[in-house]
Amino acid sequence: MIELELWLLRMLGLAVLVLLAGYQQCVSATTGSLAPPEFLQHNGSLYAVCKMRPSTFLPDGLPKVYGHALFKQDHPQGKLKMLIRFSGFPTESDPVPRALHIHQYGDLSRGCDSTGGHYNPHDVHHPNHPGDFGNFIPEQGKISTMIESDATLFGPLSVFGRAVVIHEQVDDLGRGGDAGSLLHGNAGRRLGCCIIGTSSPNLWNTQQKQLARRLRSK
Ligand SMILES: [Cu+2]
Ligand SMILES: [Zn+2]
Repeated sequence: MIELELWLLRMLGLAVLVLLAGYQQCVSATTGSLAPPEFLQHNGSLYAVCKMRPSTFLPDGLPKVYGHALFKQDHPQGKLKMLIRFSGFPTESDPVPRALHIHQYGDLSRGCDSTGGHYNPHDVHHPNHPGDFGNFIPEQGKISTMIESDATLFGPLSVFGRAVVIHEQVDDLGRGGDAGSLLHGNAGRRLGCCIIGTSSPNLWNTQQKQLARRLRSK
């Protein structure tokens, strides 16, 4: 009799474990499998930072770009917001628009040249890559703006660990009429780059306030 009770108890315990495992799988199917643990720590948002530095071996006479790109995304299906603050461009009267992209590899072993081509998870032409941010015109040597992007921090297509690259020239946005145009927009040399890494909300929160203040005072 006691043996039967013990057996029943054991079976009950097993059933509870199976149920719990099923529940956990359910939860991770909706959020966990798409998100690193920070998702729960930061109210369901993910944050990222990329600290821009001039490419090593950058030829003399080319601008040395410093600054950062910050990222925030509120949920896996939400738009990625990106706060850009770069400096070091020449303060010319007719500034050159500069192309900005996400490149495939977070490999800076040969400066920005080892970051590969454009991050292209869907095998499509430029400028339809998720990290094709277009052109930015510096004002007084600086780019300071907030944009939205189709890139994501969540799931298998996450851009964590990939590179942001700022270019010497304008992106022709696929209208150049040659093979390079559909590959990379003929944006020229890579002035600076950085690797997208995980971040706390702190930088985003302070920088967003500063940007709002700058825009108000314009
Ligand atoms: Cu690029
Ligand atoms: Zn592209």
